[in-house]
Amino acid sequence: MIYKPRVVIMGLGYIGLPTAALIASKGIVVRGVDVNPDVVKTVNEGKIHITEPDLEGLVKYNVEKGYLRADTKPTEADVFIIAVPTPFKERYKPDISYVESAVNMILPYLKVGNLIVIESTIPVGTTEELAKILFTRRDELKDKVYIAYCPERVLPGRILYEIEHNDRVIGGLDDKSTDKAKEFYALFVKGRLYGTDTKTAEMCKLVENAYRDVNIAFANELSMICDEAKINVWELIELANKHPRVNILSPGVGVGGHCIAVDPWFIISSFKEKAKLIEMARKVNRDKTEWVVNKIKEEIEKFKRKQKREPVIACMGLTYKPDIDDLRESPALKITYQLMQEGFRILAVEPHIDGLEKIKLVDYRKAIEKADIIVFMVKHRKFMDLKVDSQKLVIDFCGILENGRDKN
Ligand code: SAJ
Repeated sequence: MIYKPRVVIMGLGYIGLPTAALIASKGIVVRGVDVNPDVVKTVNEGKIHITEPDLEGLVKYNVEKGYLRADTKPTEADVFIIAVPTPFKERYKPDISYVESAVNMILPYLKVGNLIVIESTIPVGTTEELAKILFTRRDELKDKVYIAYCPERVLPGRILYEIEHNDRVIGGLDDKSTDKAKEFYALFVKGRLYGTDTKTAEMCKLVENAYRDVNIAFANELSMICDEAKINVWELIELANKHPRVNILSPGVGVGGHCIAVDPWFIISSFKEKAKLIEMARKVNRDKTEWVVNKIKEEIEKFKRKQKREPVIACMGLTYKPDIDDLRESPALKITYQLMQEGFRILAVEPHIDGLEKIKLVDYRKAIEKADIIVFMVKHRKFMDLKVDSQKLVIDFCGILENGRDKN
């Protein structure tokens, strides 16, 4: 018999909606649940409220075929996936209230034999705690439902491809749960499925992003050291990376997005005494953004002393990383906004976005023409071949000018 479970996905955000659409595309009936009625309405019209390549077409197709439907309430199903956000509370403490509330919402619909999977990023030990709550409220389900933690690990901009092709780590509350969750994920994941326990799977997600944060912090720290030492950090990294066991990442204006700057705090807040390096990396990456602001201001002052007038500054790129239209926790946006607030004459450039509420956007070619100081903050492909007047001051925080470097 072909295994075709009915699926409920709690949360129709950056992870829940693409996951729902992908599962539905395998001919599985999916109900996506979101507390926001506007999101539910949008999805039921075959549209999307987030930006992600190819997602709208997939949602539209599956809504039309009747495989995907959104609602504000769950329904009975065989599999429940929880993919709601976990933001911070005060002092960078993870706020798992959305996950708790999703568990509470599905409680009345659970039946013997159901599989419940949490995909949201959560502190170590949370799956076990939530299972306890679940079994306290529905004690007849004890040992009769399957519970697992399976973290998402997809890259914004490549979400649909990565949901299907990345390997997955699946931590079950017990071996039966791990096996059941593996059987389910095998329906739509082509990558390998690795079984473990819940705590290891929870830590695995946090560690992946903390690892990247620490490595980016290393590159950012190097860039500040090199600035003082008058060494081209890009050339330095390229040469150091010729070593077979060295792979330094790229410095930038700081770390943005909703994951890498957030997840390390889930480790720090649970293991305050031990997570020294992870905490320091967070600080270095945050300090880098401030350092960039100060660098730009230094150059403005130099210009003013020399030219006896206020310069026009082009801030090139506002998104949190190259070639996407995602502004979440973007350091480039923060820098630009801060400079504007302080009264500097800023031309804000972001070719991937049509318009912004608080910031007027300028075409990137016009900005290059009009500005006295050009600040590259995001390494968009569109900026790579721009011809900049050699009289103008260019500050390159993302290595765009290094593009033509001889790679031999
Ligand atoms: N960045 C640098 N230098 C680099 C690489 C990145 O400064 O060499 C900056 C980017 O500009 C950006 C930030 O880091 O501001 C994060 O970008 P990213 O591309 O590294 O990662 P995200 O946040 O888009 O997605 C990450 C991914 N995690 C890892 O690569 C370990 C993704 O696989 C996760 O699923 C995602 O977080 C998540 O949802 O947790």
